[in-house]
Amino acid sequence: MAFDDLRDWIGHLRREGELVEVTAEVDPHLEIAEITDRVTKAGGPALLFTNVRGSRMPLLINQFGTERRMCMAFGVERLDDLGRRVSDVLEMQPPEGLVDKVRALGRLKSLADSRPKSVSKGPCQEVVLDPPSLESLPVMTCWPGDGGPFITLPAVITKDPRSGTRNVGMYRVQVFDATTTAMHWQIHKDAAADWRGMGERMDVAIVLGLDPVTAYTASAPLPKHIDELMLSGFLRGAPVELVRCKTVDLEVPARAEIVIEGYIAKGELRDEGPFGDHTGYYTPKEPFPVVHVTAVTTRRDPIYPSIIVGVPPQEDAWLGKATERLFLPAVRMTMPEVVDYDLPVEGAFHNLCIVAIRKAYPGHARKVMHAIWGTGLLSLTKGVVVVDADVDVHDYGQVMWQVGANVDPARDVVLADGPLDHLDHAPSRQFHGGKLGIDATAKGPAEGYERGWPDAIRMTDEVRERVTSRWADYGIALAGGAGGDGSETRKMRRFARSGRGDR
Ligand SMILES: Cc1cc2nc3c(=O)[nH]c(=O)nc-3n(C[C@H](O)[C@H](O)[C@H](O)COP(=O)(O)O)c2cc1C
Ligand SMILES: [Mn+2]
Repeated sequence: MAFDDLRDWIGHLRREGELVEVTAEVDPHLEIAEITDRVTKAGGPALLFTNVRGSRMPLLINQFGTERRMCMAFGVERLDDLGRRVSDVLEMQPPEGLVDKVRALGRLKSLADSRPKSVSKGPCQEVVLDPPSLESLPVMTCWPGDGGPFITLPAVITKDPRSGTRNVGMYRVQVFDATTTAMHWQIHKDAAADWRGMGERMDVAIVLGLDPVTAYTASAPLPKHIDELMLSGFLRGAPVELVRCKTVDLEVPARAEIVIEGYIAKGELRDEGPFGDHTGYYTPKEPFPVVHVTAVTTRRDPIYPSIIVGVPPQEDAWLGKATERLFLPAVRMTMPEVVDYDLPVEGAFHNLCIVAIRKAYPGHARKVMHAIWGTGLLSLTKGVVVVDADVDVHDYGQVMWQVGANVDPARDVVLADGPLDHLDHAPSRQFHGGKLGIDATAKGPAEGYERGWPDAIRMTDEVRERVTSRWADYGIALAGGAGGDGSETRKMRRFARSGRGDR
């Protein structure tokens, strides 16, 4: 059921009532960003702007802007189903009976079918711009303090100069002029490592307008040696088809809308930014590699995809949540005590991780904090809150309750230090600073707590069942039935958060 390409996906969005086509003329300089910010924050539809000033290409934005669309992109009911698909493969045991063997074969086949497939021709090269130029693209300037227009939803393809393995990353691209851009791969990212090891010249392909799963996988934090296109093939259930580039030694998805080919010359850097970033702040100017464009190829009548980031929540919240759900089984491979985790959108994903564990021994919460600080891009996490297994990590009210009630700051707070996200402006020196761990689990005698940890209050099952079954007898009407839908509790929290409480 995978979508073949961006057009297939747009057609689906349209049929599902998830797309609005805007025919009024709009300015890619700030105006589209302001419209999109309002629509995303209101949970509104994907937008296809067909009349962007200065360009003939339609611009698609907010395709991932709601949980429903993110699920539709993957063809799942809930984002948790993504994790299930991964854990099916990760947790494969040697099959025993015939049924098991057949099932295992199915899974192996799905893995074998994940590898991208080379084809000789692709629509992404229907048009070759002569001379190569970025001028026809409706590249947005998102925020008033931005250093210029930025391509914000690319899949950047590079190769490891030593192993030859492909990498696909979503790294924004500032357009300097018709044939020159920056390449904003941050210091901890895979392509930045490829770049540090490059020879005199490094080939780059900036691919725009992909089926939604492949577009997502460019943002997936896979271990460096794993090709993101393989993950896409696995999730799509069909391989990504690739064609050779015209001027660089790379392959690109054949059904992409736009491909920008180019190279980076050794040692050439130029100030990139400022850029209104997903932290909600501007990241300042900083030197990044320069890309010299050698070819621009497109489909006939190409569609340009875009996204804005800014003060959270924004569209990228759902890309992040997809990653959180997809990678839970991988996290549990090395930390089996983890029941669930949550990376709050307002924490820009790297600022806070709430994790629930099945605690089994003294110091266990601290073990998990250090494990998170030692795992892939999660290692950039600034704050880790550890709670017990029965706490719902996605319910921030519950988490706050546990942190307030269970933490003795003199005993349960860990201050460490380590690498921090490239974009984190809080540390006095970029890239390195403090880490905060909060152990909000229950403590026992083995951890020196001798007072007898109290039980949390809970009604007996017997009374709960009796009240549920007799609810109609009481004549109390609650939205959501006997259990209520918790709307008043939610309202109270929202009220408190909006800062309008009594002061
Ligand atoms: C909308 C969006 C924009 C992003 N922009 C950048 C960026 O400019 N630079 C960067 O290093 N990472 C950026 N990221 C995060 C990376 O795509 C992500 O860390 C991914 O894992 C990088 O690929 P890699 O693991 O192969 O390096 C962005 C993510 C999203 C969703
Ligand atoms: Mn990678």
